[in-house]
Amino acid sequence: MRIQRSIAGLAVLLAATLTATAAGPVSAAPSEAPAASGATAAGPGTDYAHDDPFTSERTDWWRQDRFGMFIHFGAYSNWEGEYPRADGTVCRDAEWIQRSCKIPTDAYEKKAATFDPADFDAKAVVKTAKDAGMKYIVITSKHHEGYAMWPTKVNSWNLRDHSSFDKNRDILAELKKAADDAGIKLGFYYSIWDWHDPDFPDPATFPKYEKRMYAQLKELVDSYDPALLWFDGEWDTEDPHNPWTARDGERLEAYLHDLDPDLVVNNRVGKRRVVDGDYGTPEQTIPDAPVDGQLWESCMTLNGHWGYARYDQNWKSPGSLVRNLLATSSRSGNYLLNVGPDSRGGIPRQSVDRLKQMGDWLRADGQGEAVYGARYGGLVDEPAWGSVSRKGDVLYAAVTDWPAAGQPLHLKARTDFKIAHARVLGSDQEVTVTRSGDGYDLTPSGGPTNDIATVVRLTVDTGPETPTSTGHGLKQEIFDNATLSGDPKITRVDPTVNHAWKYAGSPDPSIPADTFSVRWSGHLTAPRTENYTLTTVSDDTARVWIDGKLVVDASDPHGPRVDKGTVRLTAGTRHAIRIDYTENTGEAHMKLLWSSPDQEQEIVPARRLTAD
Ligand code: FHN
Repeated sequence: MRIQRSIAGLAVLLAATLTATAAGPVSAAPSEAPAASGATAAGPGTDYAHDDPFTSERTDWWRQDRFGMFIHFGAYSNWEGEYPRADGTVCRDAEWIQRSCKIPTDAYEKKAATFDPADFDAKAVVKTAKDAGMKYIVITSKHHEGYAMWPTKVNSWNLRDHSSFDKNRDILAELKKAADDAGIKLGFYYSIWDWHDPDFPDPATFPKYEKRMYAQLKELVDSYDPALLWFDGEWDTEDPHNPWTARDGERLEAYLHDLDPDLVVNNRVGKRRVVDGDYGTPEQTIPDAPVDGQLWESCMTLNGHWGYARYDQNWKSPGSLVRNLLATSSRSGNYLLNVGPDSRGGIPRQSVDRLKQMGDWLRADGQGEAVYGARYGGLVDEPAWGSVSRKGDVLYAAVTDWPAAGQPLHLKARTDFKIAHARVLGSDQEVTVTRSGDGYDLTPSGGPTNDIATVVRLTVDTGPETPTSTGHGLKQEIFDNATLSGDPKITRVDPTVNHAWKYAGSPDPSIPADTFSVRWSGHLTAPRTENYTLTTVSDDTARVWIDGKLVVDASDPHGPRVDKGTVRLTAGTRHAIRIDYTENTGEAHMKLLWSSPDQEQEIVPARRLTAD
């Protein structure tokens, strides 16, 4: 629930109300796209990094839930994937049908006027999600076609004003209530790219579109209190031209967090980069390892289309879907799996059945423990016979290729740890654990419990952790030049190296947004003796030394980029750390994260850093 509305947000609301009253319903948008984050306009001293998405309370529900339902539903659904051309041929596509089939605007609008999703049943949709074991839902509020699926006041191109649907219904409100009643988080997909708004393509008129977009997003946040906004349509493209820039994304993201500081936002709010939003959005693919520098969520279709396409019967099997889910959670990712309701608003039976079988697997024998709140296995390499996720002192080895009788499952260890106990979820068979070469052999005494994935639960002991030290951060020296030269203008303690100054911001109001540099120094203590990966997310340059040894060298000027290096840290030792950072012009970013086989990726916390 939103905590507060900033002064900037209230100012926008007032401007929008006055505009709507005076000029009628055409555009209740603010006179200017609101200033960025905070009650005052963005500028020197602004830092957009409010927390660490890897550990913050704000993103905790998202990192625990792991599995969500994507819903692609819009005026395009009314075509059900097929456009009968005048010459008798049929052009096929789903949510892109208008553009793919070059449907004239008047014909498209005429068809939308017949759209009547009377069978849309929010409770049934939420039940389908729950039966699948899904914990959050993201529904398209507006796709590239520009058609709003809620009664927006910004224009009349929407389900309330331009359809044959019951004008007393609001499907987003119905879904919000059903989701709330079921304990499911609700988020909205919103396409920046808009094929319908005449002001979109021309950079000269784009600000008019942008104001309407801001007003619609404010409607969504104010009316439905979404937990998440899933932006799309941010890429450079033509037909129509898309003028969206990273700077536009900077301002929009700040505005949204002014509206609701708790919102979770994906990286397509900007330009789909590691520095945009809270998480990355690989599509129709699953990264083969945890993603450096950013949370991530893989979105995927159940067949070959996002929107409903009556002809597409290329459905994925329940087994492959469960294995995809296990692969994502074992690499600290989320899985957003899509359904496309038909023209009446019903979810295809083939989708419902597959999702139910996924939920049946998750509920059986507590197998969902390998997914919900689980993360990268870390302690071991991912095996060829399945995936390994971790939650606390438990590893969940999900076996998709069960060994022949008497043959072992081998796990290659990445660090020192012990396996205290092993058991097969859903079976009382013995599992013998033996040290073997570079790791452990697990030898089951029986067969698999199912034909999708059998989970072996391993209780592990990673040994003592040095007590959480009482650090408060590193010494920070800020220079009003880009060469770390002369005396620092400002010297202070910086709790963490977690900064997104972007285009408009800088480390202090007295420091201009360009041409500055920062040096951090002090000591770092590690919880365990391991090989740690230090990861920087930086723009323009960054270098990191540990005990005088250069570990990360990102000294070549660059745009937002991830760099990393590995260093052996000894538990209890105060390791000297120094970071040199420079900003010339443009965007400015500097984050320092760490990870190890035992430590999941996070911004290096203040308690592990001292300024002396
Ligand atoms: O063009 C869209 C597409 O229709 C669909 O919405 C996917 C889902 O993430 N996103 C875009 C393609 O990347």
